[in-house]
Amino acid sequence: MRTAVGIIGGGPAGLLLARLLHRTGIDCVVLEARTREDVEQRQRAGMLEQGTVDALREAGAAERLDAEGLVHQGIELRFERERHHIDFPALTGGRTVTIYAQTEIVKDLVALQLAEGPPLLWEAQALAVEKPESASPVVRFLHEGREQTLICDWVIGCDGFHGISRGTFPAAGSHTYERDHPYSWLGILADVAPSCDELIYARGQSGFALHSMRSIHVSRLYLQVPGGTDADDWPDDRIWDELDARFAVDADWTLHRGPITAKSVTPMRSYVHEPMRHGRLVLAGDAAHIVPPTGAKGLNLAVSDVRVLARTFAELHRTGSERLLDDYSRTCLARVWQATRFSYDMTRMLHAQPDGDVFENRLQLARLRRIASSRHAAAELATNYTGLPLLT
Ligand code: RFL
Ligand code: PHB
Repeated sequence: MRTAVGIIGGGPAGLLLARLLHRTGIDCVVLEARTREDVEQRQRAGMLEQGTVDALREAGAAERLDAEGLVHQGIELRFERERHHIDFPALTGGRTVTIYAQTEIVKDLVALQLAEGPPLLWEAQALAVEKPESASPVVRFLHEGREQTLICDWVIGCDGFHGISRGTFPAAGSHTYERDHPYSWLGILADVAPSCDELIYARGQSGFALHSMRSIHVSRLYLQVPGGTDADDWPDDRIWDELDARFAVDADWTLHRGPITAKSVTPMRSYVHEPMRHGRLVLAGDAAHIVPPTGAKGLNLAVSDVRVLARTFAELHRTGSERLLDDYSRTCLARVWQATRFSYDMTRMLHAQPDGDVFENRLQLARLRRIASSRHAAAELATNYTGLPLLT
């Protein structure tokens, strides 16, 4: 098989890139290791920056997002039994965010791709990228029980954090920067209307909790738990009791309980691989970088990488110039490091330190008080949360 752009991975990054390239008239093929059901059901992100919504509109993939997405004007910070509203439009000159689940974005992109192309192969597991330095790199992959090859002009690794693309980069010249946090998030989905109109980020006495949502009928909640926690050690009542304790405020407020339909544990990690291009192999999204979810940046970064890449290939296609491609890594990494910083700072500000460091606790409260009392500090949070511009 031959194509101009071989895309490894049919997550949000790979699917959106395929859609944008297809609309520019650039030939591509997507190889996805899992089944359609797996990819469409994986519970993950929910908060979209304005730039992400714009990119999905540009791709002609926002019909359901525009009808069903919940536009949010801010978030609430909770600490020491107090509530503080961060008003995004007032602090950022009118910007908002949208709640729309990653599962739904993936379903929308898959449906469009199956209807209009380009080719999308399920259960096609890339095994290796060969000759990335040459003019015709090759992806070897397993599909329908046999090994096959995809000969490409360019290969894009959109295969997430556990994919194979990043490992193809030569060690000499590659650098990774990482930080693990000693706690994880236990995430649940519950069939109950959200108990809030906007997301609540709570620093409780015994740890962090987040109240998010998937729709007006489904709540998504997270609890800080120790690293290595097994979700089976958390029966439903224990989860609700702990959420109740961490969201507790002096004002009149009730957390509504309902049947829990999914539970999972996510480790908290920051990771950046530099550079994001080696010859004709280019990385996008989680394949190159991950952030702890406290800043809600992972999916948004994947989308901004893909926007840059689609623009880059459009110029290459139109003019033959590789100028933008030469800048790809630098352009994306500038934004990636800003999101890495923001996610790290939010994580450190809101999570209980397992070693009970009282100095750190005082600093956390001082940071939160500063945001609650200074328009300038609140604007800095709001500007980062709603999404920094692409620094081109
Ligand atoms: P994905 O989604 O991991 O997709 C990669 C795809 O590649 C496939 N693959 C392969 N295919 C072929 N051959 C191989 N060898 C392959 N190896 C892997 C995989 O099957 C998969 O389909 O990466 P992508 O596209 O870069 O998208 C990134 C996002 O999924 C991720 O950053 C976000 O989910 C992070 N995230 C959040 N981001 C936000 O912007 N806002 C949020 O509110 C938010 N909340 C979250 C999150 C992530 C979470 N978890 C579970 C990590 C909340 C959580 C709990
Ligand atoms: C989510 O809805 O899954 C979500 C929202 C905000 C975050 C992380 C996750 O910071």
